[in-house]
Amino acid sequence: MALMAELSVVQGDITTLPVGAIVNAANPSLLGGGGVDGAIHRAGGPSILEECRAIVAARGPCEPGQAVVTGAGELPAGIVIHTVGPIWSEDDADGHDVTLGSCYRRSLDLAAAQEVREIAFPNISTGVYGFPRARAARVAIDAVTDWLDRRDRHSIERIVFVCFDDENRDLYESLLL
Ligand code: AR6
Repeated sequence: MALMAELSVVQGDITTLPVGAIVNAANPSLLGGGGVDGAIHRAGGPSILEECRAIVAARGPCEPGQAVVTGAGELPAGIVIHTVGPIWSEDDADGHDVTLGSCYRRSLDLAAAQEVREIAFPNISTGVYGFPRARAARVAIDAVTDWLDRRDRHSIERIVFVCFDDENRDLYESLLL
């Protein structure tokens, strides 16, 4: 039987959360940027960037839909999972859905591999990358629900969707409550 986990919505800054893993909406270079990526590197300190550089040197850039793990530096979280969302465009919208869903699935794979119990996701691709918010919220919830359904044994007890803006908070609350 599939083990369910609690899905919850929190509005605020993901860098403040003392959870087992927070997810970063990164870009393929893993060298930081704006938005949540900038906030995580600023609050976490230089060790996260050093680990990211080492990962890219060893394996190359992180492709959209993939994810990698680093420590959390000075953040209260246990680890940071860096994933790269798709850049939205109308052409190949279905393909972008698959890539975005993969960000959530791969992140959960990595979190479960580290026995993480609580994982917090930002609204990946809905900032600079321009993914329509309502569409992204449905993809995110479908992906994590499907991941939980398919895994018989895993460590995940709580999945937190961290919404920075009111629109995303309202969307997730309407879809989850
Ligand atoms: N905590 C939680 N969510 C946040 C925070 C925060 N501190 N700051 C912003 N958000 P974005 P993307 C929300 O642009 O669209 C970077 O430059 C934000 O309101 O951070 O995946 C990377 O390096 C939005 O809802 O990520 C890439 O180049 C969500 O996080 C590119 O942006 C995602 O917005 C990735 O673009």
